[in-house]
Amino acid sequence: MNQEKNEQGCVPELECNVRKAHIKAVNGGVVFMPADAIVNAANTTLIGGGGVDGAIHQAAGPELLEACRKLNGCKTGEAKITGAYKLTNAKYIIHTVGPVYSGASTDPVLLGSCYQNSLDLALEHDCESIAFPSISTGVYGYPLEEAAVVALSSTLEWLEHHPDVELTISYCCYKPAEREAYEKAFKQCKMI
Ligand code: AR6
Repeated sequence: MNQEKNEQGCVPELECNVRKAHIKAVNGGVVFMPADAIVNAANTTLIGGGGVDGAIHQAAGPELLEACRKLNGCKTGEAKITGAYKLTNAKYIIHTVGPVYSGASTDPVLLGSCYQNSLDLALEHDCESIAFPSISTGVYGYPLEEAAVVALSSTLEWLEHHPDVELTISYCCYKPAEREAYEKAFKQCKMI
């Protein structure tokens, strides 16, 4: 990873406070990230798949699949919530379905809805922290840098409508390229 180091020789933290929320990009996968809610990049069936979805189901165990089967799927851009079962780092798993990237003008709208609907569910369930993966940027092919800007700008828009919410929002960078994309997006959104 080619990251600029500061005078102390450390890679600077990507974090900022927005209203009463704390927003940060963290290195590491979302599955074992300590947070009240972790977000799963699922598909419309909600019965598991590859990528982070497969890793979350593997870690949370068969009870998660049982719970997901009862949810009758999830539309693209929407989100549903379950318990975290065998995962002890989180209380809830929020399952959201990102768009398969097509270049259409609906892509950022649907991706932004994933973040905002997940934040709504976290709020409804009194979560103090939520951790997101970079939704749609793996199997679904959404370009990383564009997706990071959508993630941050949709979160900032949500916070404008929820100015009193005290929430720590983490964007998990599973791959070095994700961290680089968030660094650019933090700058583009004037967060650092
Ligand atoms: N642990 C943590 N993060 C991961 C892992 C992992 N094992 N694998 C990938 N990521 P993706 P999508 C990160 O492909 O593009 C599934 O089959 C990855 O680096 O999991 O939304 C679903 O069932 C990226 O940041 O999801 C759907 O069919 C993020 O997870 C489809 O893939 C999302 O990558 C959804 O595709």
